[in-house]
Amino acid sequence: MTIHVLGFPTTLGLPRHAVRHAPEALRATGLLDFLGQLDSRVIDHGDMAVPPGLRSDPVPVRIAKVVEAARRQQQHWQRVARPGDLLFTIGGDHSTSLGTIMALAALGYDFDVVWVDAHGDFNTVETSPSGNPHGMVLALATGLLPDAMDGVIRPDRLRLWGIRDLDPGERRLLSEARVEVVSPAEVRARRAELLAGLRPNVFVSFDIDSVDPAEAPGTMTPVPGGFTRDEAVSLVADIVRGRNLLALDVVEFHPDRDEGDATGRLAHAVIRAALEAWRGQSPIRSGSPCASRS
Ligand code: DIR
Ligand code: MN
Ligand code: MN
Ligand code: MN
Repeated sequence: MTIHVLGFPTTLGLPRHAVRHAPEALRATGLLDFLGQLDSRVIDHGDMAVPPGLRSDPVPVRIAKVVEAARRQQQHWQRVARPGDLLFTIGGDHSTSLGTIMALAALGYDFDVVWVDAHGDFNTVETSPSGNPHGMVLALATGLLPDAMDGVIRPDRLRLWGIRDLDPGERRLLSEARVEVVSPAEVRARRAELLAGLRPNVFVSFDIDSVDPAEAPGTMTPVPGGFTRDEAVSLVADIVRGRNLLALDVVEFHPDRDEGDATGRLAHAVIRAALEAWRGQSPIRSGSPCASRS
């Protein structure tokens, strides 16, 4: 069981240069030292080469570039991933997570995506107020933008937790697709039930803006009313404990907007919680999501 670490400093989903420095900033919190203390093999794949996002590109071109980068990440994961491995990506804006969804689907896993976020990221070209593809990732993954790509995951596999800022059109699309959309208050109230509803295989995609801006200022689209830092850490640990964590992403960290290193340390704590809960689990197998545990 190997932990694969990949930096994916993409700004194709939200063109803002500072995010290109997010992987190096998070590595500088001592991530690799911590990973080295776990009882697992760690392979650091470095950072993927990704072209910068350009606001001047027409929206369909911006989306096509996101999909192209995601395919390269998918191919990378398919080359290196063995059953039982953990694919850990440091983003990047949230378009970071598309390639991993594509890879896990192509590898034959049946898995839930736990999308911990203030936002739904379920916009299409028509419903997006911004044209930023980072707000379209799950619409892409479920096939709602057929000109860009075929769907690779069913909407009932999506678990959107922490959500408190939806655009009107994406709200309608999410409800039509019957996606699980849960606010921080509902996560607090229904936590055990929500956790019990998860499939054994999970991909946790953690958007920094899921946490309240008071404790996670280092992001570009802050929304009040988020999880506390402690809630986020314990929630991620509870998601992973007793399940097969196939992949973990931490995205939307804007180091230049951090206050001191509060957000960097928060991200480090979330990653640590996930990986400490992950270690020691029995290997997972493609096509057997209920594999017995020793
Ligand atoms: C907004 C912002 N819903 C959009 N999305 C963000 O532009 O589509 N996602 N910030 O994380
Ligand atoms: Mn720079
Ligand atoms: Mn997001
Ligand atoms: Mn967000």
